[in-house]
Amino acid sequence: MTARYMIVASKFNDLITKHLIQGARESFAESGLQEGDVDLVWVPGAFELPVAASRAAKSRAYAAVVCLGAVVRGETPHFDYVCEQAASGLMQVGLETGVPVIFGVLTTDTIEQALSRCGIKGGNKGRECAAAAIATVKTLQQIDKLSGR
Ligand code: INI
Repeated sequence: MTARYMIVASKFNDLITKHLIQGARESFAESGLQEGDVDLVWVPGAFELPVAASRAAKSRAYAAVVCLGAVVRGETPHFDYVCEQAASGLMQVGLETGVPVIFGVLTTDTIEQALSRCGIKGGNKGRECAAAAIATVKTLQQIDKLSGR
C-alpha cells in the first residue's frame, strides 16, 4: 500500500500558504504519489498547527505530516510567540509520535520576503518540505530495516 501524507495548512496569510500547498503537491506528484495519497486540512493560524499535526500523527494513517504556514512580523511580540510555539509544538509532536512532522512555516519580516519563498518570486518552501517528508520517511524505514524491527 502506498504511504499517505497529510498537509496541514494555516489560513492566516493564505495568499502565501496556497502557493506552499501547490509546491508541496507538485513535489509529491513528482515523487510518484497520486492526488488521493495526499490529504489537506486547514487550521486558522500557525499557532494551531501543532494540535492538528498531533491528531493526524496519532491517527497512524499518515507516513508524515507536512505543516505549512506563514508568520510575518508585525509591530507586536505576537510574532515571536506564534513562531516559537509552532516550531516547538511541531517538534514535540514528531518526537512523541515518531511520525515525521515537517516544519514548513515561513517566518519573515515582510510579506515580500514570504513571497520570495513560496514560489512566486523564488524557491518554494512547500516543495522542499514535501521532499523532506519523503526523505525522512525513507530514512526511518531504513533504520527499521537495519535495526531488524
Ligand atoms: N498566524 C499566522 O499563521 N501568521 C501570522 O502572521 C500571524 N500573526 O501575524 O498574528 C498569525 N496569528 C494567528 C495565530 O496563529 C493564531 O491563529 C491565533 O493567535 C489564535 O490562536
